[in-house]
Amino acid sequence: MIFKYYAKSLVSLNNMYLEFSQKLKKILQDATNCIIVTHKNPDADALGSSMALCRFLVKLGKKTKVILPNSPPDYLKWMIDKNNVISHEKSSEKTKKYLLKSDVIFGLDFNSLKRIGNLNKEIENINVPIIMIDHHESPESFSSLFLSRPNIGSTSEMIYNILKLINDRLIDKEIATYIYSGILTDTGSFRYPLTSGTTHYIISELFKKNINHTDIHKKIYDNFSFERIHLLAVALKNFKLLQKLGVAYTILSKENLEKYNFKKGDTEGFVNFGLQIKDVQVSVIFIEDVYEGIIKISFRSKERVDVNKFAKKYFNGGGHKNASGGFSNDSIKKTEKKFISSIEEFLRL
Ligand SMILES: [Mn+2]
Repeated sequence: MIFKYYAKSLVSLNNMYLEFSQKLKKILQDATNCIIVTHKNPDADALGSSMALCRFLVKLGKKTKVILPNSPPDYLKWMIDKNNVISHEKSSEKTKKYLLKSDVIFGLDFNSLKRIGNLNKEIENINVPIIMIDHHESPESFSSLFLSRPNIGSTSEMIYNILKLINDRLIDKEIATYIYSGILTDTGSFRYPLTSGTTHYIISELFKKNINHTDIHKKIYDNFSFERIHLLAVALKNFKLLQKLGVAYTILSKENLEKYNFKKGDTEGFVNFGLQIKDVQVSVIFIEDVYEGIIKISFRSKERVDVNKFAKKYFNGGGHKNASGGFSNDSIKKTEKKFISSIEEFLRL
């Protein structure tokens, strides 16, 4: 299927949602098969925005599949509708088949093709419009239609605004639940600076769809395995404090992870505990990733400290101003040393 609409467009004005939804509506008119892709190691915002859009498109009569670069962590599996979700890592043939049939590809909650791993190669060869909706800093330009808003707290919030403009009546309890989950987690339960009055207004609209916020919270946050609690204890115990800099960091070694039967997603949120220490502005966790043979790093900060810039400059990463990630190919010891000198240099600038 050939599309007439390929204009590059980075919509960034106040009317952005309206303009974007109108363009999207036009694209959807000619589309039968839709694909939604989100980033590797999907979090609740990636899954929430993708599953919400997927259910909405299915209700619009579109054949829709969500393709995940790899499987979600166990504690988020409840968000997956198995009939419409494919893991590229597990079934690459199926992925190829659906991509070949697709008329349009959505990319949600990422803005760099690096973030989808090998799936990138499959998509490169597909010549259909790519529509990106995302809230990370410094977007790469690779899509036909791009809604990039780094000043919004979650992709799920953006998706809600778009779906509402396309057809409010199609937003049901399930879609509202997906959206709520994404907003809840990406705003740190409504406490991060990008949480706005609009965010809360949207939540009040989601309540009108009868969401059960207590149940959602329980599924996301009260879902630790016993081993994960022990792993958290180790991470907390390993925290070190660079008092003069207002920096706290912790390390989980390969041995720590093995001892407590680490599974992907188990360390989600651990880094945030460092920010609970008085006067700490930056919290970091280093995780020795046995699967990928690297040290994975998560950065969190408060207010003006820009860990997106820091991750980019020193640790091959990026993300948001107050929450970003990166990695190191060095040993734990070397990485720690490099971190201590680089964060000092960075904060003194
Ligand atoms: Mn997000």
